[in-house]
Amino acid sequence: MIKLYQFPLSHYCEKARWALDYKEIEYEKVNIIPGTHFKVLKKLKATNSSVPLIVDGQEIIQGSSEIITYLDNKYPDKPLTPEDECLKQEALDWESFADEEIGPHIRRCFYYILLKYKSTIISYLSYDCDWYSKLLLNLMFPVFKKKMTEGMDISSSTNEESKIKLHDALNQLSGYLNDRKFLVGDSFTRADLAAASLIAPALRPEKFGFHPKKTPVELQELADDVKHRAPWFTDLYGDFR
Ligand SMILES: N[C@@H](CCC(=O)N[C@@H](CS)C(=O)NCC(=O)O)C(=O)O
Repeated sequence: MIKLYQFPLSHYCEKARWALDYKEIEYEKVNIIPGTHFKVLKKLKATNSSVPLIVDGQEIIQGSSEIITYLDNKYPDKPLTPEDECLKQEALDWESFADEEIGPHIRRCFYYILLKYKSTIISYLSYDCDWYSKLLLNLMFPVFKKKMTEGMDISSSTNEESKIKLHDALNQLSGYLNDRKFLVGDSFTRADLAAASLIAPALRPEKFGFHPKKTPVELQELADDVKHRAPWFTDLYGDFR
């Protein structure tokens, strides 16, 4: 059975997870926490330290887009990539747009807030992970916070820059989707899946399956702002997730 190595709260992992669920492919989740992931991925001889990564028999595929392409090739039922070459390119372009213009910026805004709340971030990141994950994150917290801050280049000025980029990207998407149901052609594709996945952990809708007891007010404000700028999200996630 396919194994999906992931951080449960990661938006790029949500892309891979949704693709597997949508295509009704059986898989097993291997939930890891940031910090311990380096060792796990090194053991798998992954090319870099990022998740999602899937292991399917002898094949190891890393990266959310690469995973969707692989799944569509190997398991062609319920395709997420259009067959028509023009539509396929359009879908790949929208997916790259979401990966580059939404993904890093919403993540930076999200962690800019969450890193201020030690017990909340620890409970979020250890959600559905091994029982000792909370303990480890508590012990590692000072190093972990420094690495996350440096790795994502988090500061109040980069947070402001990312907020603007995120607004621009969401406005562009929503402007295009205006009276359309899908980004490409007239069916659900990897383009829609990418755009919705990348904002899902911030919004945490019912089907995202993670409903923390506590949400810092600033984080709720970020969610409300994103939701307001992405009116297409609720129906798309509700209908296809
Ligand atoms: N382009 C990659 C980006 C994946 C990515 O940024 N993953 C983050 C989690 S959201 C990660 O694994 N960070 C830890 C690291 O890179 O060491 C994809 O689409 O899968």
